[in-house]
Amino acid sequence: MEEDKISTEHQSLPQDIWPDTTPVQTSGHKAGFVNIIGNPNVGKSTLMNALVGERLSIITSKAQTTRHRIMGIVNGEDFQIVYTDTPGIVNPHYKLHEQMMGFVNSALQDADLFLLVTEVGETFKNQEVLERIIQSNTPVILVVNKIDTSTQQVVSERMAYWQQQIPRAIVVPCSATERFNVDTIFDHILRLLPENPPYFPKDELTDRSMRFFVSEIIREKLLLYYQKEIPYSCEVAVESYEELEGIDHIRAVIFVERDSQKAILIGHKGMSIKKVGIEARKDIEEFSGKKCFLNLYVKVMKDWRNSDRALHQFGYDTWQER
Ligand SMILES: Nc1nc2c(ncn2[C@@H]2O[C@H](COP(=O)(O)OP(=O)(O)OP(=O)(O)O)[C@@H](O)[C@H]2O)c(=O)[nH]1
Ligand SMILES: [Mg+2]
Repeated sequence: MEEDKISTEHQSLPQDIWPDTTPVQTSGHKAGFVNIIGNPNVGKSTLMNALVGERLSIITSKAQTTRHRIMGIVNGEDFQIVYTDTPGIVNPHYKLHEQMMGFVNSALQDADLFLLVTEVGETFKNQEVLERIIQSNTPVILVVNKIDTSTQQVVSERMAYWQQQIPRAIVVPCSATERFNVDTIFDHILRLLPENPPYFPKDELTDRSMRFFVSEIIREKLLLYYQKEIPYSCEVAVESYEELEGIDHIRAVIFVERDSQKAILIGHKGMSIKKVGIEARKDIEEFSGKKCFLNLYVKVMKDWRNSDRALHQFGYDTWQER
């Protein structure tokens, strides 16, 4: 995997909306937890990947893409930034949503710094979460994302609105996809990070296993290729992961809630599931840097989104244990 994919392509965007930056302190070792929080689909995962320089979190145009709390660690000689990406804030309809909001809750509690991500044009719907952030003493970087879709006037208005909502916040306009101001956000983080020894070994990139990333890559393809309720009814579990010389053999199961969904997932003569397999394999190979043989199966697990047992099996209640 490449070391540093973050680039700055600022030229096409106006200079006068850049915030001031004070010089980065480098004395002593800095380390801390930078927790990324916000509504669904605002670009939290896109921003984390840009800051980390790796595709750790899956990204799609559909809301509720991220279901877990995922760490991405950036190490320097005298700092360690531990980012966590979280699910977008939703009103729970299933036990799955409650677990997802549990991850958000934990991220509200253990942050050294909040990256509160908003998109230009949205209002923050969850007043309770906003209040908790306002009431805490934790520093806040408020990101107004997707400015490439808007005008400078609207962006300035949104920045002023957020500055009024959270007076202590540093408000930064950003385009995570264009990588506009990603470096500026990084500089602010480094400046605000507390002095601490590293929390993790300096060569660690994430707390998640290759199995987790494989299941996420497969889930990303389900979100991309299937519509309506189908991708939301799916969960992916890697049943076996065998590392052989030059090639990995992976067997993964896609769980759905009903027989009718199973038929849609497989498609006519298995063509739909075949496409998922082909596209997922390409991404897995790119991520691991190794060839892989991917075997996909589809099984029905009735009402898994409301089953404590199933959610435990799929690792939705493990944050506190790690
Ligand atoms: N135009 C534009 N699109 C963006 C930007 N950042 C993210 N997106 C798009 O917004 C969509 C959602 O991005 P994600 O990073 O998955 O958003 P998220 O907040 O993690 O979403 P959930 O995990 O569902 O809560 C994707 O289609 C991204 O490509 C941006 O700066 N500009
Ligand atoms: Mg996400």
